[in-house]
Amino acid sequence: FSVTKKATTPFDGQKPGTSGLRKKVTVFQQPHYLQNFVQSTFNALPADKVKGATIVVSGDGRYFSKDAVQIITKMAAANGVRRVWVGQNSLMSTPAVSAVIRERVGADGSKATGAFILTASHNPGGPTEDFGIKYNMENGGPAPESVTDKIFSNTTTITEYLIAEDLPDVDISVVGVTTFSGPEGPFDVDVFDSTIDDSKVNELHKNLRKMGDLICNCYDALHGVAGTYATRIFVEELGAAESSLLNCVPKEDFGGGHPDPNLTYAKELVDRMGLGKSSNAEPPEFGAAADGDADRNMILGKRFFVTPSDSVAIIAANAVQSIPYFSSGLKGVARSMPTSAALDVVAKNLNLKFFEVPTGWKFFGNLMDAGMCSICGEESFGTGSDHIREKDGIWAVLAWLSILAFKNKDNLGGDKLVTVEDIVRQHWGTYGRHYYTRYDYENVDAGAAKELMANLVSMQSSLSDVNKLIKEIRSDVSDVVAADEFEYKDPVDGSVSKHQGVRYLFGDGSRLVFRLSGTGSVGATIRVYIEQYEKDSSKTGRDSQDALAPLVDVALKLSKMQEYTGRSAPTVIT
Ligand code: VG1
Ligand code: CO
Repeated sequence: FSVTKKATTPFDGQKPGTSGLRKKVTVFQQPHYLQNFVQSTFNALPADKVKGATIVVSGDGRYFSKDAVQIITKMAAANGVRRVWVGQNSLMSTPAVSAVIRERVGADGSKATGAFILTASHNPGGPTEDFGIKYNMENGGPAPESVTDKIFSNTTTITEYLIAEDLPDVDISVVGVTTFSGPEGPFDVDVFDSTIDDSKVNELHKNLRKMGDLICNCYDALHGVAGTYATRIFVEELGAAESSLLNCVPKEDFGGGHPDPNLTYAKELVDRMGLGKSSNAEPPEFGAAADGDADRNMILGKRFFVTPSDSVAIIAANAVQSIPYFSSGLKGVARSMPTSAALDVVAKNLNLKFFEVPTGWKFFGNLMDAGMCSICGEESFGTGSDHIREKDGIWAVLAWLSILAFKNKDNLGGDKLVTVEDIVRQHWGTYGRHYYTRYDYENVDAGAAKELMANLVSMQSSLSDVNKLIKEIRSDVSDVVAADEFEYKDPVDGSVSKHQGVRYLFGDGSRLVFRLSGTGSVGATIRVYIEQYEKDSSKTGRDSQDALAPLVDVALKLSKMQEYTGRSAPTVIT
């Protein structure tokens, strides 16, 4: 092949958000749009991470992925990359990409130094929906802000990109290595099946064989890439019935659905688990769901929802006894700022190092690389460990199954099953409960959203005024004792991230947090996080929307939500 230099001009708005660049497919289909971003990424990396390097290119298989793989492959060849590794049919979950970077060794001894992950995660897919791209580094984790800032700045000045236009398209449905010859030597495209490559997750499920009824007996992949791994691990390895798999065939448009594992969008699973419309069938004991790129998880018991903030706390509290990978102890735990403080209480009780980081997985990687953190999580259905540098939807399910297996070790197949609900209630009994809910206002006017946030920040200058206002709204909530915009100084590299969410902290430990989403593709999404701690074990069994009603009232009136957005209700409540 030969290398062509193409002239181009910058596009506005190619700034990576919480997790890469996400836009409508039609935006990505504009001539040069994807190319500009890819070249800007190559130009942001050190030369030796491009020239002669091995780079992974894959994703959740959403619409436009197949075209994008061919374009990026041709650009990689032209930029002097030595080989690209591609998942068969462009399919590789986000956690699998992280594992592949960290652990896969090519037949010739090669190791990958980075990856283009093609996904918009939990956003819908299809010709009129979303596409996305992000870059992961040599540690297997998302590029840090220093790199994404450089990529963005490159996109604003780009004048040309390199592409091997005459490189033939590679058939990515067929496993195998194809070698081409270019001006600087050979270039390989290695297509492989990533479902058999994640050795750390394989280790985890080795311990779970022969669990009888306590297997994942209902898994909803929402037509995302998790389906391929679920089939391999839950059915072929652990012996779950094929009928336990829902929507486990990946589709380019996720079957027209919203591949977001929550109580609103994972409807089929929610119904099967007895949480939705009533059905006559007895729900199974354990169910779970994933998002499009399989890094998120939702854990359900029979007629019971596990809040993600509780899930990470419960995994941390039980990991050392239940999960062999952690048997020598935890190095530390971490959560994102809006995630509830359930994990904090576990860390305090078990005397573990604890970190609070901004939203987005990129902040956990440094802590893990420095050996300071073993388990971490976010309220947004993300849970993970230091086996890789991304959150991992299948891992979270295996972790829960390990805990269930441990709690039932003397009783497998017996009649006194310790259920998911039992485990959660016991946890609340020991550590107290953090009532928690999140209200999302999706696709509101971006200007109005900014004004709402600015108003919340400006009110922080007088807490006495804030408290006066709050008392007028509800006399039964405690006083705000501190309010700020969250700022994070990375303890490993000292980098500082500002404006990471507006916080109102109450005297009784309750919190209100307001953020603008960084993963949407149009308009703005306002997220309101509402949390209240209850230590009294006789009061931990309430319905969470009831328990939180006073704080919700305060949050919406304090922020003047309806005035600014015109919305009388959120799009999604979790
Ligand atoms: C959301 C979540 C955040 C998560 C991010 C990426 O970001 O709130 O916790 O890390 O999505 O998840 P935001 O900026 O929209 O609130 V995924 O599954 O899209 O990689
Ligand atoms: Co995701």
